[in-house]
Amino acid sequence: MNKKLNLFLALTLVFGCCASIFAQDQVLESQRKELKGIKPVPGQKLDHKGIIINPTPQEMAVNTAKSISIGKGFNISKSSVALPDLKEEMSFLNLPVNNQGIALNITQNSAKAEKEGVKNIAGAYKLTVGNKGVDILSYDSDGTFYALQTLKQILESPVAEKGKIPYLSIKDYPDLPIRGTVEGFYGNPWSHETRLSLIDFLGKNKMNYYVYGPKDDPYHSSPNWRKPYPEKEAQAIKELVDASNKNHVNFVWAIHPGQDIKWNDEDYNNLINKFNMMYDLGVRAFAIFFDDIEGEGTDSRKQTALLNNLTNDFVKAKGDVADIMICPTDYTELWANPDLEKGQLAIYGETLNPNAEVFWTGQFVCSDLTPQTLEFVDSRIKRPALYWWNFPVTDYARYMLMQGPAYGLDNTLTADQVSGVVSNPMEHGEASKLALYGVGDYTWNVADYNPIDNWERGLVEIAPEAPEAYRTFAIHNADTGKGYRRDESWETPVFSFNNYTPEQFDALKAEFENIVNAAQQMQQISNKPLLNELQPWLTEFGKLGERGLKTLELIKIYEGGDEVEFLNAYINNTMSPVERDAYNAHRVGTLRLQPFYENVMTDILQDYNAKKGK
Ligand code: LTM
Repeated sequence: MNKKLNLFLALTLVFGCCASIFAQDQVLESQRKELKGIKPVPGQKLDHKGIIINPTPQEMAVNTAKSISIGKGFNISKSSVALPDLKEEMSFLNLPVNNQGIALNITQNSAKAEKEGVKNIAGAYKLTVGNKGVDILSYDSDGTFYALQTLKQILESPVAEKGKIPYLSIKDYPDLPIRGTVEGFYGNPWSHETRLSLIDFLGKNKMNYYVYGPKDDPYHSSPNWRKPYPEKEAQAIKELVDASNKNHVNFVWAIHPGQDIKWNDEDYNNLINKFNMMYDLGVRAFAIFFDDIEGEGTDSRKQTALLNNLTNDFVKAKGDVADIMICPTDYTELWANPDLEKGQLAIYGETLNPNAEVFWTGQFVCSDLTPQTLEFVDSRIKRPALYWWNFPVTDYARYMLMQGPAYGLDNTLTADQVSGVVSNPMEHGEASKLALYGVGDYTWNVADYNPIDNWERGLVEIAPEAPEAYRTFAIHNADTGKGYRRDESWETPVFSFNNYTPEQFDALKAEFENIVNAAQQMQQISNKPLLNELQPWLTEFGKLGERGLKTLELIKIYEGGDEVEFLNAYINNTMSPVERDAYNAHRVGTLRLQPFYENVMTDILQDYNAKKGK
């Protein structure tokens, strides 16, 4: 990347992410006050009566008065799906097959499904549990897979603890056709193991897209996009494609050639060659990213001509490749040329293959998904945009973790406005699952999406051994401190050293104690890759808890009036340069708790000095 581009990127990343908050509230006054302009998280925790299904089904009726025993597994002999395939899928999902078990009858037939009220879209299904066992009627193979994922989640729900599940009926389908993630961040690309784990997670939560485009994979971007992957990496991609197929996830391999592409035959052939190499590894879906580039590569008509030509010469020639997706250079309102003739988006609308999905990040680079921004883009590109949600990505604040609820997603949208949402995650894949749990829920059932409830369920799903500790950690690790601001510590009021009630004092003390304990309890979680990702922040979290407790003690000592004791306690609670460096590398509690510490330390000393006449 050249220096100019670096500067451009730095500016766009910073201002692109910050602009929303500045536009709403001018400038954040300072860390010293309660921050304004951070939207509170909507929703509330619900009682799911022991049945936890993510994403939330469209329609579900439960008859708790009646139940069926599921102890022996499932007899699938009367299913319409070819038995070897079904057995393989059952085994993949760890659903026991047993001829002595209860009947599991699967009918996979779009015409029949439609007749019985199943929505006629890919992935739709109906699942019934009754006295004759379990019946699944699915629209297609995705519908069967999703129905089985739902059945699995019911079996893993608290309601099934005694080996029985209640009679119930579920009618379900996805609202948005494209649901998943785009590994599209700067920084350390995910490891192979992380990717495999994430692909399973997508399948489990009925997400169907994994767009592969890590900015720091050299074979994805300039100049090495022209070269083949070395043997080991090629093998890894093959495995990702296989894992995606098993999970009914479309693996989309993206190329990012725009920074040095030459609009000539040589580079066109380089692209075709690279696509062919990826095809040979099993890839059947492709994307071209023209984001974050400058120069010749930004030419709108050349970009659309390239995609159209590749559609004719590669996609159509192969016959089993999906329409190519594209990320424009003008991917946000922040710098998209709005001109209805000369603007890039309008040129896309006029000249791009109408079936090509077009990525869009919204009003800013990192921003909420709103009907207004979709109106802006859709009217120009002449199709529903595909939302590239820059959440929970932290490549513009790598010292942060985003563990708060996935919110800022409009509940009224339909597939006519947005074809889907792919979330750009953190370089910490395991820690990104919490946000993806929300993205899966939202994209499947837009109207019912409830960010708080989803987050509460996600915490239990992801850290079942220590959900309360994970909750304590997550609630205080949600804001970025800059860029896309997120609410944090919303249950923990803080105060100044000379203005609080005993109740407030006790509550804050209890929370700092929780924090110290949570940092330790998190060590018990069985997902070690997640623990490894969180560890540096957990260390800082424990220290923040200790620091908070000492700060509260300091307030009491100051009130007691013993000067020597106060000054000793003050020095003892002052962060050393080494401690500051460690904190700055892995920041926690940045919205309320660390500012509480900073403010008390500054204000109490000022007060002391003022009283001493200094
Ligand atoms: O958002 C897009 C389309 N491109 C880049 C991403 O690669 C990056 O991860 C995000 C967040 O910093 N911003 C971008 O501009």
